[in-house]
Amino acid sequence: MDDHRSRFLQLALRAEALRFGEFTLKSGRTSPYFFNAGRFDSGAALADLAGCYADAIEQAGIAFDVLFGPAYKGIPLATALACEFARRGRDLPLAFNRKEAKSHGEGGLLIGAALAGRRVLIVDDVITAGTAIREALAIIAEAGGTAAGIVIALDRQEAVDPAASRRSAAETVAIEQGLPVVAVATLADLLAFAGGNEALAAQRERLLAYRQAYGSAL
Ligand code: OMP
Repeated sequence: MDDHRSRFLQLALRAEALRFGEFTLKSGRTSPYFFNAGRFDSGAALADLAGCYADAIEQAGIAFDVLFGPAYKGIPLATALACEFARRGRDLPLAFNRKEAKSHGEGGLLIGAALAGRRVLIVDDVITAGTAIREALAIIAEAGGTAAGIVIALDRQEAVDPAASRRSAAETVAIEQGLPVVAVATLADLLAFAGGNEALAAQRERLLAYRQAYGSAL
């Protein structure tokens, strides 16, 4: 497994951003695990996480001009990533949105660098059904930007309608939009990681059963 993948999974477990139990997802599914990026709640934790994102992006070789963090969870992620790229010698423009338009002050829905005419990399937390990512793509198109790719911490590798197709939401977005969708880690990585970790053996069985029900064909 790539170093940034196992590093990320270790960080997520330590921060309790990755938890096991019974969780209801936005899609209504009951999941035996949940990734909460909000638990990366200190400067050091975010800096370490941003290092994992930056490694994944560099490995994928995506060409882009500006980072975009969709509200809310994407905002600190894209911001930490911009700081990480600056530390690596690349000062990138950064933008994000607010969920409710403001009619006073600077107004509008977008904050930060302009997206128009630029290749935009979306930085978000997790992809399940792809709804959040499609919303971000619409915001970029509306602002006159061109999406260059999507980077997320975790690809849950779920099929939207497993009875019809076992293609994952991330693959569907990638094909439909003709864009790279890069995950720091995937459910497959989590399963591999759990396979080598005695403390996670029981969780692994539940993850496998969940993947059997909802997962994409790997
Ligand atoms: P989709 O919009 O279905 O792709 O789901 C992504 C969103 O679901 C994330 O932006 C979160 O709001 C939420 N989510 C998590 O944060 N972590 C998970 O492990 C699973 C979900 C989810 O509800 O599917």
